[in-house]
Amino acid sequence: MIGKTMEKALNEQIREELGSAYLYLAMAAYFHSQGLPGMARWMEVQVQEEFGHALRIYNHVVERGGRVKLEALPEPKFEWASPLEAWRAAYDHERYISGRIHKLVELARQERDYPAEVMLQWFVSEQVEEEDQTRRVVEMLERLGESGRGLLWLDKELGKRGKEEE
Ligand code: OFO
Repeated sequence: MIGKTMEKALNEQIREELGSAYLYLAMAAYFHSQGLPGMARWMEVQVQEEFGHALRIYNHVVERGGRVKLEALPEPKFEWASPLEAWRAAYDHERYISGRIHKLVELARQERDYPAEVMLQWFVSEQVEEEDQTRRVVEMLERLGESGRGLLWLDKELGKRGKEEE
């Protein structure tokens, strides 16, 4: 059975993961508005991943006899100054999420909640990938500049995400 402190912290993280999905859906809509369907597609695939993250924690709480309590999500931003700014915000968001995951691991250790600690290890590794993916796009955009062919090429590349499985 899961303890109340860990149950509360994991419920908060379910909200954060759903909040990530909500933020990236807002970014997808922004990229569509900028005529960048590939970046929008990348973000739409990411929305599914984030929902999957929320479900992983949800399933853990349920399997441990805890009670899931869904919390209100903050309204995501609507506009960004440029595609580069949106990607920078995505990278910053992933770093923020990594920080939260690391705090949850510390809490699991304090509480001697070994099942939660094992479940959270998956997220520790996943966050390395999440940060890496968004950082690489930021670096590419910084190198390419935001106008012209480079941007269109990158948009096309990013639009391939998830197409392999279709
Ligand atoms: Fe983007 O990793 Fe979950 O929130």
